[in-house]
Amino acid sequence: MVSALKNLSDYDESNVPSAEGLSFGIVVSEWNAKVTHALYEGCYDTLIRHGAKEEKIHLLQVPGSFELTVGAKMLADEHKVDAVICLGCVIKGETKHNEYINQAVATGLTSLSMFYSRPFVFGVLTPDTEEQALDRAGGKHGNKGVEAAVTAIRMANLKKAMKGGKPKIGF
Ligand code: DLZ
Repeated sequence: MVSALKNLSDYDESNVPSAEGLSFGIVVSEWNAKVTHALYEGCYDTLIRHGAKEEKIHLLQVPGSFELTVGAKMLADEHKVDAVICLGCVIKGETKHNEYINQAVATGLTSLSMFYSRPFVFGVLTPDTEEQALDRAGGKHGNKGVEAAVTAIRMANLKKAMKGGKPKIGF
């Protein structure tokens, strides 16, 4: 398995376009807060490191991952951000609740992306255990919050480039 071999959050910073001038929304689920707060740290730091300004990053906390979709819409409506990043962690339990929540969020964020023609990034961990989650929230498999931020920056730049009529291959 690839993730057993490498930290997937390692990336070439020089290949990421600038986040300067862009605005972002970050929606964070409070369920499994130890994990989601670590995802948030990784996400926020990455946006700042690539040039985003503190005042252009809007944070919203929601009770659970199921609420990420509506939280994302609220941010998009209120702040007209260039990209929204949704961070959550749904741990598999004895019942199928995880499947319903994950499916609803994935479908909801896809719908929002289509409706707004803007990126709504799926930064939701779907592990079997808390240990697997922590491995991906600053542990041995990196931090998926970092990856979600990079995706948001890339997609927001893609949209900007298309508006300017200058799409290009590569980053
Ligand atoms: C109810 C619930 C359960 C059992 N597990 C999780 C979880 O692992 N991660 C998560 O983000 N949220 C969980 N929730 C809460 C739901 O996402 C949602 O907040 C409630 O069902 C209320 O709509």
